[in-house]
Amino acid sequence: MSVERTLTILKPDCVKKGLMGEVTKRIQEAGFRIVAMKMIRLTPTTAGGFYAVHKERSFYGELCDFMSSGPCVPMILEKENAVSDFRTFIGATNPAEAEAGTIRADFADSMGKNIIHGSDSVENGLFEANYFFAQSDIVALVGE
Ligand code: 3AN
Repeated sequence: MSVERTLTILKPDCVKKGLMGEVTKRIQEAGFRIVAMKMIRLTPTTAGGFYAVHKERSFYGELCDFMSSGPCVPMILEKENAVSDFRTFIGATNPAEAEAGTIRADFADSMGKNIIHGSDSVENGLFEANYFFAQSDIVALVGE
């Protein structure tokens, strides 16, 4: 297994519910190293660019409205097998189907308001990391 990077976002519902600390603590305890992090407020347009792959989906407008409804916290995480391990750690998109003990099972309300994002491939993770961060924002290099 190789060291990978994945992009997460603590979504606006996570921030509004006061769960940033708890979720960040769990991320670190699970062995993910935070190598970049900031708090931002997306606009419907910047949220739309991030989720462009879902442009044709029925929930796209709702998703862009929700993601721009308040501050969120994108982070780049580094770990061996980070992409797949993080998807397991956060649980299924639908919290009703998420495994017990995962972030979404514990904290998410619905498919739309599901607390946290995780990249679904190394390639998409790179696009997503570049969407939010410059190289100079990243504090460590893979393999360092
Ligand atoms: P995941 O984030 O688990 O990879 P995707 O990529 O299928 O899920 O969907 C991206 C985001 O779109 C989800 N995190 C969720 O917020 C939203 N979403 C997915 N399906 C629905 C749906 N049926 N209704 C509302 N929002 C949805």
